[in-house]
Amino acid sequence: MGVKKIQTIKPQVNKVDPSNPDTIPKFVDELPIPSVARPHKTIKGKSYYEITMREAKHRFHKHMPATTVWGYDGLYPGPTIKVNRNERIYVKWKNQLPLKHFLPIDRTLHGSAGPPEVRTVTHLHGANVAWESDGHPEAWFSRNFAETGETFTRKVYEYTNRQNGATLWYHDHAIGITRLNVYAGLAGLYIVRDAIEKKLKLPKNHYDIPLIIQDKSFNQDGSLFYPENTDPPAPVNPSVQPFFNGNTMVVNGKLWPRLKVEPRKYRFRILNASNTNGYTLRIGDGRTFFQIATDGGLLTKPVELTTLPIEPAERSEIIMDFSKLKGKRLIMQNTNDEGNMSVIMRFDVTLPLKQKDSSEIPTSLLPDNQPLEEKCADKIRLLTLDAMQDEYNRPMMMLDNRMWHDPVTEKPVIGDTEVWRFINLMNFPHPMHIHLIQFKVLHRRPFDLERFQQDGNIQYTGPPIEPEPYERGWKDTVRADVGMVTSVIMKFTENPGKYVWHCHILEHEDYDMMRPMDVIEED
Ligand SMILES: [Cu+2]
Repeated sequence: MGVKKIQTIKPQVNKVDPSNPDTIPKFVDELPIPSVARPHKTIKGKSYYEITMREAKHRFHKHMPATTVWGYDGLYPGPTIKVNRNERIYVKWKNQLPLKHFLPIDRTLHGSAGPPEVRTVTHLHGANVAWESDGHPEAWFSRNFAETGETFTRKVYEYTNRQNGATLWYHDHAIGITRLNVYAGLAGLYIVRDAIEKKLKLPKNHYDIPLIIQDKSFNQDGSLFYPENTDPPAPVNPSVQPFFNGNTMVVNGKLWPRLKVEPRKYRFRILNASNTNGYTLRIGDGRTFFQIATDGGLLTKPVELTTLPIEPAERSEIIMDFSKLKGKRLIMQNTNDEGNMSVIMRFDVTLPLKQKDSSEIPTSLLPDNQPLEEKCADKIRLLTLDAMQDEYNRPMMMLDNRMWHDPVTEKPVIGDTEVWRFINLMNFPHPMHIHLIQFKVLHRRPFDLERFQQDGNIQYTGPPIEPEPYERGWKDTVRADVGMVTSVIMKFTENPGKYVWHCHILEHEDYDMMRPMDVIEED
């Protein structure tokens, strides 16, 4: 007769090993919302902030030990700065970090030989800002400003915020070690609001939520892992990587968090702050959402989407309507990857509706009153994205076959409209970022790569392809696709000075995919 064997399964003590993502349970931490920075004082009616970079302990996951990070005000992500359009503010970025870096510095890279070993400079990504406050890579400073780089001119940065309401972000930009400083935690959001946006009935306050997505890897003891060398190893150690792929997904500083939401509309400000990885976002089984903004602010009208690609440094704002999804759990996925990296976070529609949702998805957002036409360009620049091998047989990527330290070749004139054509000669897309301005993507056009490599002539192999629906607004970062010439158009209106343009894969930017850009005034 069937004697039932009673299985006594010992409840498995799920030992979390931070170095093994399979052992880390998902959706156990609530999504944190980064705190809002408060001004230290006002000077003649203008807000003055002091934000100090510090080493701190941060808990990425409930079941993991605390991790050493570097954070603005010791916070990871840094505090969100919120301003109004045209509101002038001052920020003194201070460095009180240790004198030794906790991540591996490759001293063969431009400007990273040191001393000092730990250099920082804060760039406000997407901002229309005077160059002295832009966070030029050579304007670095060490702890307590003891030493400074050659383009350092001021301790207190001034932001005029003369631009559309938008989700910008600030992050470290120190020459040669940007990838390490950002990976250590030096990144935060900067939100500009304007009157046009305020008039729209978009979800606001608790229903306006930032999602800062990054990938990380950890050692067994819970410390951040960043590879010291390539695989197989390069002859120099430590050595820069051609890319970094983490094995966990972090949103607002937590691993695979969950967010309890009400059955109503939410606005999500999404930033991909990863070193290398691009993602394609999808919610639930491919739920519809509406994109309302790109890097530089609102679109002319909302775009209905079910998937949304987002490259490093790109921002995208969406409205997701949970009103008919009461009780549901929806996973935000990354369809570019499989396994752990295909999961980002979860929305649990479990909160009761506090009050009637009076927010709207407007039919129109921002009027396009500054159309830029290719035929009106004052200057067209052809700029290649290339790769070669360095003396240690490592790949080194470059822009226009030049290195960072080569003389300036991009010198746009104030008042001019320029078209830049990024000619990608590599087999990998690169998110190209230009400081100071917001541009529009004109088109991508396939070309004959072999022919170009033979004689340097662009032979197009097809008609121009319109920008994707999700990139038809103001942008400061664009995916330069494989086999394509990607064209963007922009107008230089103010702020002459020393800026840069670069690939926003941080491992590329550091070696050596970054170039100076001098914005000049006509004599
Ligand atoms: Cu790149």
